Order: sequence, then structure tokens, then C-alpha cells
Amino acid sequence: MSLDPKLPRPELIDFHGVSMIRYFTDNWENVQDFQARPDDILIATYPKAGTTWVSFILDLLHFGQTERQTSVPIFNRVPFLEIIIPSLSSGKDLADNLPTSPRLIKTHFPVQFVPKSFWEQNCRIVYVARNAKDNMVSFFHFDRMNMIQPEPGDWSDYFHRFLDGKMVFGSWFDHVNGWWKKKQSYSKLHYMFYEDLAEDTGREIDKLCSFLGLSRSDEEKKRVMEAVHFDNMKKDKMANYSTIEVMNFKISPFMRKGKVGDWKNHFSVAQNEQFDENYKKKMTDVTLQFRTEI
Ligand code: PPS
Repeated sequence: MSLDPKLPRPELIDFHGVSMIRYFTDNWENVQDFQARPDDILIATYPKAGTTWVSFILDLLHFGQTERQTSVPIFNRVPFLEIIIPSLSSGKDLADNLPTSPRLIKTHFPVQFVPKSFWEQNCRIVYVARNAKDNMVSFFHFDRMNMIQPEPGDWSDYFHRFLDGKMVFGSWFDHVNGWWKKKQSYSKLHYMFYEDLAEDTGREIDKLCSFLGLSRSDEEKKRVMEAVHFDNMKKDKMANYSTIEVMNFKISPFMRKGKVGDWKNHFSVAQNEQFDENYKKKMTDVTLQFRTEI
């Protein structure tokens, strides 16, 4: 099965108060009825926060480097639960039919959209958050090259839309805060940061192992670190999304820069001031802190 590269760019819709596109809502009832198993692991993120990086880490920690990693693309090893695109298997069907145990499942849903069986089955959830400025820049370039995302417009338009939460999967602010609040009442949620992973991948892998109840040798962890290094993932056809026709890598590659602080190459001084002012008003929970440089 292959994707139709001529699919029209979708429009943003208001869906239960969150900006969405139909490719992530058309399968809503089936997705809400998803039957999670107690050992399923959900990887939840706002788009472009480091989903693929963490998915690959968990995949390797659980299953090691097998033939699966060299023959099955990451988006089939770790299905994107809510996606439904004409002529492709839905994320829900892929997740239902995953042969692995545990099953690793990706979602970009804000916390209130997560199917209830994940909570009922007390599944482990890894949430990855990335600072808003870099997240916005990464999302902008992704929307430029991905034909199943809405037209991004120019950078200045995009900047304002991001602040207004008019993005696919809604407001970054609501997303990171909603999941952060959930962590206070749901103990099987590991909330981690892209910047920490970039600063010390080994330390974050140790934290993940302890959360997942895995004991891995130093040698195994070293192999994981090597495989998930940005330069290696960028070259890895099974991890770099190069097999997806709707993404035009001539405009921008999926593995673009992989840096903390690239926002400095995009934000004007005035935009940065406006952003910081807006950020202070929205991020009132001081226990949730992001770093925009490391
Ligand atoms: S998606 O489409 O939401 O699943 O995208 P996601 O994987 O969350 O985010 C893509 C960004 O993560 C960067 N990335 C990495 N950075 C550092 N190291 C590794 N190994 C790595 N893998 C992916 C990727 O380059 C995108 O960020 P930008 O800033 O655009 O480069």
C-alpha cells in the first residue's frame, strides 16, 4: 500500500475545543475504543518534540538490534494510534496487529483525548516535551514539507498561529501543561525533556530503564546510544521517514537539525520579546520549567 502524494492539504478544524485535521479525527470512535493491554507503552508528545528519537530508544531497549530494525520502518514498529489516511492502514489497525510484546504506541493527543483503556489498564506512558521555541521552528519546517499538514504560511503568520494554539493537536501550552498535571495523579507517567536527552542521552536512557523496569548492560546501552545518535538516525532509512511519499525532503528533511537553540536562527528580537511576554502569562505553573539552550 502506498500514500497518494497528491492528497490536498487539510484544513484545521475545531474538534472538542482543540485544533485538529481530519487525518487524526476521522477514526475517532475506533480509536477511543482501542483496547490497551497492561504492558502497552504509550509514547505521547506534542508534534516535533522528539517522538521518533524516544520511540527508537524504547524499541532498542526492549527488543535490541534485530532484523526488525533494519526492515520495518519506525512508524510501523511504533504505530501512530490516531492517524487515518486514505489507502494506508490506520494507526489503530497497525497497533491492534503489532506482533511485539510490549506494544509501543505513539500518540500526539492532548491528555484528555487519550483512549480510556490506557488509564484503566494502568499502562506506562512516556511523555516527551520540548521547549516551545525550538518546537515551533521544527513544526514550521515539518509543515512546509509534509503535504498532509495544513499550509504553514510564512514564518511570521506561523509564529502568531503557534501562540494562538491554532496548530494541529492544538496549543503547545495546553498540551505540555495538561500532561504535566496528569503526572501529579497518574504515577505510571514518565515526563521527560528533549533538552535533557540532548544534553546527556546516557543519563536519560538510565532513567527510562528504571521507569520501564529494564536492566541493560553498559555494553547494550552504549549500542543503543550509538544507534540513536542524530547522524545515524538521519542515515537510517527505517528511522528517517524517507520512505513516506507525502514528505518532500527537498523542502526540508524529517531529521532536520536535531539541535537545542535553533530558534535563535528564526526568531527576530521583536518576536522573541513578544514570545517571552506571552509565555510568562500562559506558563503559570512554576514547577514546569523548560530550557531554550543547554
Ligand atoms: S513527529 O513528526 O512529531 O513524530 O516528529 P518528532 O520525532 O517528534 O520530532 C522531530 C524532531 O526531532 C529531531 N530528532 C532528533 N534530535 C536529536 N537527536 C536525534 N536522534 C533525533 N531524532 C529526531 C528531528 O531532527 C526533529 O527536530 P528538528 O529541530 O526539526 O531537527
